[in-house]
Amino acid sequence: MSVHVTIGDREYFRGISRIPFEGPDSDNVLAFKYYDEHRVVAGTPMKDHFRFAVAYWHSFCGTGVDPFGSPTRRLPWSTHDDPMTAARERLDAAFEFITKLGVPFYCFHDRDLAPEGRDVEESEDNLREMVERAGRKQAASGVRLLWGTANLFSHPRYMNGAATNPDFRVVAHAAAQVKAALDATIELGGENYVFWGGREGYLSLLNTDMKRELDHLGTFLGKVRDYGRERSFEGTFLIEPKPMEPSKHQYDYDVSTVIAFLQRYDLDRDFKLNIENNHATLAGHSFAHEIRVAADANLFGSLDVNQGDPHNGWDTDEFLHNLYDAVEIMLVLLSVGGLTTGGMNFDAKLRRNSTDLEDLFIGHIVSMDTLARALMIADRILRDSSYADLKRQRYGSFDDGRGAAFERGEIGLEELAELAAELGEPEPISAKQELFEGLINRHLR
Ligand code: XLS
Ligand code: NI
Ligand code: NI
Repeated sequence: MSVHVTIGDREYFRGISRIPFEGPDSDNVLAFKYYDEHRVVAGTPMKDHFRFAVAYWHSFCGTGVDPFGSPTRRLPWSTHDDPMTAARERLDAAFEFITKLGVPFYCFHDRDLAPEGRDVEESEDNLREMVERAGRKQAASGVRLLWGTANLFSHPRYMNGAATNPDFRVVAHAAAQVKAALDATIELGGENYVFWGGREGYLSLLNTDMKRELDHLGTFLGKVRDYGRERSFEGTFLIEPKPMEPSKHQYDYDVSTVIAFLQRYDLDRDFKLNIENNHATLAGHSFAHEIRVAADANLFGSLDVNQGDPHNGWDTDEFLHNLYDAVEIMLVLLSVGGLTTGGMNFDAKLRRNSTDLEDLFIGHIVSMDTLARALMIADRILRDSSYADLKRQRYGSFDDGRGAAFERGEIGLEELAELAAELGEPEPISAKQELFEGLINRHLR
């Protein structure tokens, strides 16, 4: 298959062409060792297992700035003083990168694509121009939009929240922004629309009416849903949980909290979950756990793929490189039926001291290879090992007889109590955790 690489007037990633697949023995850092997009695993080509997406913000807006220091990375596409000229160059760089990497999707915030203007009207004009350009880039390259979102956390007006702000005027501003970002997403054929509630939460409960703020959020999201459906947006609305940062407490704390919220405000037919690894671990869960919880509630939507550092407690957003975690994730994904309309968005940033342009390719390649390798390992574990059987056997006592009747809800508490007396003290049954752990390790090749 020939690959069409769309490059603007300038080539930003010079010396790098379409990243090839070279196999596990290659030592070319700019080649895939495991991710072979056409290779079929468990009946599906790798490309469709992952539906990888590049995150516009970290990849093309991130300069390495942190609370302790100024930028460490000079972005050759962000040198212009005029913000719209810089935005046009950034778009060229983004599509050059995405097509050279060879992933099918990208994701953006409105403000990544186009700068905020002096007022609502100018902001919307800026966005419209960039959406038109992005549409042309998509058509020429075949790259698609996995999701769009609105940045409702950077501007100072959102310091007390956006949809949950105690000032109604700010809520209205947030609505204007979401409306324009949703229009942009629809225009570009986005398959999902995301809400990550960065400042939808509080810094202190002393000054916060939590009930009222949550009611406002529920109403707000309902109105967005109504607007989107009227405009024939058929994609999925996604909420991305995170327990904290930048708020002390974020309302969309974790998957379970969001599920309860969606059900309470009658949003669970249109909204699903966008789950991020580092957010899961910040909430004290594993990524695999969160995916499981969402899938079991039929609310699993999409993934933000990254990882935290196990030794510190903030959102470091590293490129996922932990093979063991990746295997657990792929085991869950394979057993819940995969991503369907979701994808894997690399919500990951280079370290502040990774300053070469090629590092952006290396970060993505390492993650894609980690996940591709994990997919093959997980597939082998599910196909060729006793893993699935061992897990199923633990629940064998519910497969027939009184156990099965209990599962069907046919046995009352009194009958259960009688059965306990009849059955006598149960012999302990080993959970075999170490055996399971060893079984996974044996397949890590
Ligand atoms: C930040 C979030 C953010 C969302 C999109 O922690 O992960 O990047 O994915 O607003
Ligand atoms: Ni994050
Ligand atoms: Ni994210």
